Amino acid sequence: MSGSEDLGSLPQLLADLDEERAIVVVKEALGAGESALAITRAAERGMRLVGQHYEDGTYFLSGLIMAGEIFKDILALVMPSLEEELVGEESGRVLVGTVSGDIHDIGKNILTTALRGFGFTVEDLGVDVPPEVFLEKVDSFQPDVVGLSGLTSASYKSMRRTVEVLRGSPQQPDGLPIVIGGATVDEEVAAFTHADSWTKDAMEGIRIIQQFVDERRHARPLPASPLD
Ligand code: B12
Repeated sequence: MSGSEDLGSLPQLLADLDEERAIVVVKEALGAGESALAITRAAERGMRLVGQHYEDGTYFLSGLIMAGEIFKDILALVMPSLEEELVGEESGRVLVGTVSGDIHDIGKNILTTALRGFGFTVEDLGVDVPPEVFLEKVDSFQPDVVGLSGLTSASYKSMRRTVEVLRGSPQQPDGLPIVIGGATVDEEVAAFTHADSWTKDAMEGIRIIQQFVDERRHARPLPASPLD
């Protein structure tokens, strides 16, 4: 993109909370035919930088709030193209939500949009969702996979509790896979929560979920024929 800033500058613009220029870069990138997914990923990198500034004390809560608003404005611009880019014919039912005590929802919303784009049927329970509400929905919605989102260390306990409640319930179909996701989760968090899998990336999450759906559908016996 000659005479204008390219996508490479987007993470830093977000880190600087420079909404005006960030929006210009996104509009130019979309105009130049850049992939909406690439723009979203660049913005995600910016959010990580904002998080680092918050950790090292350069930014305060207001910085996180502003970054969240800028990211939402960017998402509003890229969403139509993102929905077009993510087209598939997968099938499977996925229940998602941000766990109790956590209100971060930007990443969960991206996951939900991407899953729907690929053809999954998704029930999104929103944020700050207690384990019992996940359980109720598992019963009524009958998902193939449950996805728990959480970004704060406090949410790890909620994830663990949610996994315990879902696993301990007679309503829960055998071996319902539970995947956790969010910027701060890792192998250790996955082990602590007893989740079946984890990721920090929506696209990888979709691959993981697809694999679980395939395994479950293969493992499930075919319904009996009415002639038997
Ligand atoms: C924006 C932001 C906020 C906004 C959130 C706005 C919103 N509507 O979501 C606001 C201002 C509200 C906020 C509040 C707080 N925040 Co905050 N926040 C952030 C920030 C800067 C960006 C998060 C984000 O949206 N990233 C962009 C999205 C796209 O990325 P993502 O969430 O990781 O999602 C991607 C993947 O992880 C994946 N994914 C996400 N969920 C799932 C689920 C499944 C199942 C799958 C498969 C995939 C998946 O898909 C997404 C796309 O790839 C992060 C920094 C960071 N490193 O992320 C801090 C951060 C998460 N916040 C932090 C903190 C401490 C807080 C507060 C406690 C601050 C305070 N003192 O009040 C509160 C918590 C409030 C609460 N009870 O939840 C810390 C958490 C540290 C920790 N380990 O506990 C972070 C890491 C900042 C830091 N480095 O210190 N925050």
